[in-house]
Amino acid sequence: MKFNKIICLIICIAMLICTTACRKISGDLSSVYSDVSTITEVYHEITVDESSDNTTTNETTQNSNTSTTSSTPSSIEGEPVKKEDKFGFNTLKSVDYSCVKDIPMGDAEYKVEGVITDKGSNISYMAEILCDTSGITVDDFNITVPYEFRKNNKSVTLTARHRPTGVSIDFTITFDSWKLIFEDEFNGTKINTKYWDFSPNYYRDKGYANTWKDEYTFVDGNGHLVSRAYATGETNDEGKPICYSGALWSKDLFESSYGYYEVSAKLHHNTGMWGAFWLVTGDMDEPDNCPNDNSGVNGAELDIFESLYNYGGVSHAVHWDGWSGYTKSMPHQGYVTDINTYDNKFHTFALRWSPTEYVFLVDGNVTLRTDAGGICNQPGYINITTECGTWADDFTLKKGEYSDMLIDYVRVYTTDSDF
Ligand SMILES: [Ca+2]
Ligand SMILES: [Ca+2]
Repeated sequence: MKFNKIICLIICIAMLICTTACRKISGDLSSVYSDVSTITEVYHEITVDESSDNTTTNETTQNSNTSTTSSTPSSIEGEPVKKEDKFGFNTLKSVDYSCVKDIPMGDAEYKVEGVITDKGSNISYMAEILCDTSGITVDDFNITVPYEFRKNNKSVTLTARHRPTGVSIDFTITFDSWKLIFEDEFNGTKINTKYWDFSPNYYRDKGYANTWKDEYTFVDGNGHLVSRAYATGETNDEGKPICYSGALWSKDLFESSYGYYEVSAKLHHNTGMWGAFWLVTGDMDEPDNCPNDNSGVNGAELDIFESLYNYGGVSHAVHWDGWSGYTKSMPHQGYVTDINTYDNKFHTFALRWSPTEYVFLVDGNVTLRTDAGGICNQPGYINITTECGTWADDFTLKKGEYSDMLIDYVRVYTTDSDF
């Protein structure tokens, strides 16, 4: 009896101690952590500690804490994830991304270049990009935001997550807000003289005896501008075919700088000539004043496209330091595409001219990006021309024959973020 009483007393004391201890654990944690997920992480961490080499010590510490004091283990104060693993970081600091393309009325594409840890390392190769926003496509590090989404939203927030640890960070992509500042659909029957003027009737010898003449640029009454090459069937004293072609510019009527320049065109289907949509900016057309400083920042020729039927593609090019009658060197960078744009259909050709680069696009695909010469910071005017020359191979038109390039529209957009 005596023995049973003693046992009973011990059990009662043990239950009392246990109840007090449990109340203290519960009270301590709820005062420090108000949300359930954090408490879960704390318990998870205690489990991790117990499985370490100092199992006995940890258990003793826990019992000591719970039964004698209200202080918590130092590891459960501060960041939710405290146990540094072999990667040596606890949080992600930032996500670096760049804009691959940004078409004002089309899709925009971005590429994540780096997921940066709090230690400054780029761990993108072990990270994944997540987005649960409907309409946004994430393919590895490539993010596509369709126009339909951009039309109604200014930004989208995504998550970068380090796969091995699950550590993650949110980042936000803010979209450029585009404004249409110039548009000509070439409706009606006349060229809009508010926007355009005929280029001077230059004689342009690029291997053939070509002269620009007003009458070879006109509006066709079906919503197109026509830029024509015409063969007289004659040759000059040097045996070069004499031909005429059209040229239009917006000089002093519409001039602009950074933005997005787009044309829709059906190209010439003949060798010996090229149609072109191009810009002349800054001092590029001032031979006497244009400094030969090996810089395109003060002026450039930006050839958004020159059609080369003989090559099967179009040429994009940047020239700088003025023409100056071709008497001095004119540095340039160019590229000829390998996209078939000679299927007798309209194709779009565009230039995204930002403060940091020129991005050329054909049918919405990026074909060249460059900062050759330095990015021009001066406004310029648009040119729509046809030229005849040996660059485009043999001139094959016979007397009275002609070849037309059709332009469906020209549109120019700007975004405030450029200025
Ligand atoms: Ca220059
Ligand atoms: Ca049109």
